[in-house]
Amino acid sequence: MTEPSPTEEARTGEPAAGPPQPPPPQPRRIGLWGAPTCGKTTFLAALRIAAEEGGHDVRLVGCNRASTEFLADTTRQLKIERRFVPATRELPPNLAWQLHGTQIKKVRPETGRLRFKRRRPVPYTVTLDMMDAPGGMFSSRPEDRAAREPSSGLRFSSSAGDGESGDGGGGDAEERLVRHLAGCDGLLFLFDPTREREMNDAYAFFQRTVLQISELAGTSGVDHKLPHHLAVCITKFDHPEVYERAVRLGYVTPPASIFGMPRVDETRALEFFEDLYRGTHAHDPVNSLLRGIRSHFGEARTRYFVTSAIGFYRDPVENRFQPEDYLNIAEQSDGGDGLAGEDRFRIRGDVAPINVLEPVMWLAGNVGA
Ligand SMILES: Nc1nc2c(ncn2[C@@H]2O[C@H](COP(=O)(O)OP(=O)(O)OP(=O)(O)O)[C@@H](O)[C@H]2O)c(=O)[nH]1
Ligand SMILES: [Mg+2]
Repeated sequence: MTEPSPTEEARTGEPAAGPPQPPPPQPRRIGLWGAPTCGKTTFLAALRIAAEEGGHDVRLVGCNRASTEFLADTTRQLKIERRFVPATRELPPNLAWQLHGTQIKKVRPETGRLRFKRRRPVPYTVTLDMMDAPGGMFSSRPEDRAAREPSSGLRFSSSAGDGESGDGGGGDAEERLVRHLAGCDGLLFLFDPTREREMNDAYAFFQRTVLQISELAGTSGVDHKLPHHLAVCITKFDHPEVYERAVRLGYVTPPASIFGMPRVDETRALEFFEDLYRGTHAHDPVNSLLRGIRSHFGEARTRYFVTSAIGFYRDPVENRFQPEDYLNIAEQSDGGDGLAGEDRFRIRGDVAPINVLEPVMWLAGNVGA
């Protein structure tokens, strides 16, 4: 449809259209990547809680039925039922979400004599197009990559506009996943130090996928690296193994943040990541994972975050973090039956995500973070 011309305005009495509006922002595609059980789905599930309760004043909402249901279901599980989400078994349709916020910006007033820039609140919307794959799909071992497209279940069309919904994408699940990651603006790579101590396999889950992405993505144009921004997220900071090491090595900043939750400052997150890796890889003193990251991703486009999806336990009376009672996970008694997977642990208190929204906001273009 064309804009009405001045003559049309005179004829119809409708006001003339204002100056041409900028096109709606393109969805920011964000890829999620990491070994099984490293915390990918829980991270996604905690995003909405972080948006509503983390002091950011942003709204995270779904753009279609399936994406809304994901937010509603996972919030119920994590926040109300205090259960962990089940392991991801197959590649679901893309999640299309919108992040609405208001940012203080310097803008020039449209009218008035003094047209110098003033600081004003300006609303913004970032559309996120994400995919929550089962960790096994990133494995370099063919037998682990058993996941396929969903054979049944929800059908929907992705308003993120890439046609990559679970039912109509065509091709197999792995191709769909790799195409998505290669086309992303930003990637979240999740590194779980607790898994690494047991399995030593983060590099194995990194190395094949980075080659697959490279096959399709080309280079950044400003250097010879991949074009993506990369947020390396060290997960499960609330776990005693991770938290106590951070305290012991002096990485934890005084708890000045919301509810007095401890944090590792972003400026020291890379150093902490190196420490954690060194602690579990006596056989790999060169840190193959860090070398791999540096070899493929530009340094200025890579950041490290120390994150926890569930956060630390808060004393209900004080409503604050208490260093002598911080564990937010309780092991369930199995009654002799042997609980497995996500039912083995319950979340003890409120979910208070740490550094979950921040990497997403950074990848989405540094708006309002
Ligand atoms: N302590 C702690 N444990 C967590 C956290 N997030 C996840 N977990 C634990 O890790 C398990 C796996 O988390 P998921 O989010 O399902 O991991 P995933 O990467 O999606 O796993 P796949 O779907 O199998 O690839 C959960 O059942 C929890 O036991 C966290 O923030 N802190
Ligand atoms: Mg999962």
